[in-house]
Parts: sequence; structure tokens; C-alpha cells
Amino acid sequence: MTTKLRPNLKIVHTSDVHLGAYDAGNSGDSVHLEEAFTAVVNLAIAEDADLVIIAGDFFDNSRVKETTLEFAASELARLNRPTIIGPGNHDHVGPYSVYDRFDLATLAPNVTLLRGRDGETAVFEDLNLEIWGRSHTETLMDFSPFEGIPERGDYAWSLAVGHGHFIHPKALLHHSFHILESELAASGRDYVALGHWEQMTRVAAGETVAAYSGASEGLGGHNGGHALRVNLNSDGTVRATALPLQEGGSIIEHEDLPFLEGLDLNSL
Ligand SMILES: [Mn+2]
Repeated sequence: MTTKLRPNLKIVHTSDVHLGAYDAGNSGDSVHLEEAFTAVVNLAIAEDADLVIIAGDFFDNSRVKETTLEFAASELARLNRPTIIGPGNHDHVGPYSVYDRFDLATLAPNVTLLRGRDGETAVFEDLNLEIWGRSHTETLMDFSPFEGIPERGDYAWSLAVGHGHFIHPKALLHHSFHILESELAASGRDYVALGHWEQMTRVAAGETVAAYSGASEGLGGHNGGHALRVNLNSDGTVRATALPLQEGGSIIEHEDLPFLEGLDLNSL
């Protein structure tokens, strides 16, 4: 595949769903997390998205109930379109991974789970698109999602997915899983789907568009409440629009998304 003719594509990007976060208790709050993901699925279907990206922490932990696994598999299958999961620190793919507890490949064959310890590229020939991601494999605090990201391949659209903290002036430097503006800017990607933050935020990344979708439903009372629709346009432009997951929620256009500049660590 060498053609550079870019198809118009529509992507729905979510993260930090945290399914099963309350499974150990009896609070019933799990219902809200599940409803939020159902809203994401409904949105992706209504938008007729070409691809769905889940940028980590889809599950809250590896001990979630069987019924949570069943819910997740059934909703992922209901998407009925290419879906990629880049596991985060809560749903890593290392030993005792939640993803080893059920046969996702059979239950939801539309889903691609990034498992590579050193990162891997998934290719969607029909979309003329590749997406690279390095998954969390265990809770290594010095894990750097985009360190050493390979150059983009020859596909019309090249994306990346990662789960960690974008380092900006307001961030604490001891935060784990660092993501640098310089890494994103040098990635050469058209879009980088980020996860780990509950707040939907676009971040500085040079020519690349990079954004946190925010949580579908925030833990601890924070209400995420949006998913990002990312339009990859044939003229090369990329626009992220926040779409509400609840009735009455607001649509936030690309220019109005919360935006953060990165921090130049060399200048400190
Ligand atoms: Mn996380």
C-alpha cells in the first residue's frame, strides 16, 4: 500500500472507562460506568465511525466480575466496526492481565488489542490507516508511552495511541508515564489518542493533533461525559470535536477544547 490519497475518516476516541471500578462493593455505581460506555457505543454507531479507539483503562482492574467481562465483550461486539484498545495502567497486558480472563478475539473479533511490550502497529488496509501504540505491561512507573516511537509508515493516515501524563507547566514532574510535547511533535502522526486524564484536553504536539478524550464517566464525582469525534479529512486537516454522552450535554468544537502547552524539560 503506497497510495497517499487520503480517505475522509471518522474516528471515535474514548478512554478511562474504568469498567468494574466498583465491582468489589455493592454501591451500584458500576451501572453508571456501564451506561457511559453504552453511550459511547451508541455514539460511534450513530456517527457511523470508521474506527473506535479506547486509549487505556477500559477496565479498572484485573479482578472485575465475570458479568463485567460479559458486558464489555458484548458492547465491544455491538460496535461492529474496527476498534482498537491500547491498554493503560489499570488494564495492562502483563501478567494477571484482565484480558487473559476472556476470549476477546472470539467474542468481539472486530477488536484489536495492542499487546506488544515494545509497541506495535496495527494496520487497517481498508481505511489506508495504521496506528501505533505501546501498551502498559505492568505498573512500571518509568514507563514512557511514546519514547522511541518508530517513524510513520506508508499509509495515508498514521495515528498513535498512548496512556500517560502529558508534561505541562502545571504538571508535577514526579508524575509517572511521561508524555512530552517534543515526542508527540516528532511522531509525524496525524492524530495521537491519549488516555489517563479524566479531563478532555487537547495538548500541544507541533503539527500533530493530540488529545485526551477524558473519561466517559468520571470516577470520584468528576463527570467526563464526552467522547471525541476525530475527523481525518482528505485535505489533510484533522479536527477533534467533543460530543456529549448525555442528553443535554454540549458539543465542543476543536478550537474551543481545553488546550495545554507542553513543558520543555531542557529549559529547567
Ligand atoms: Mn490511567
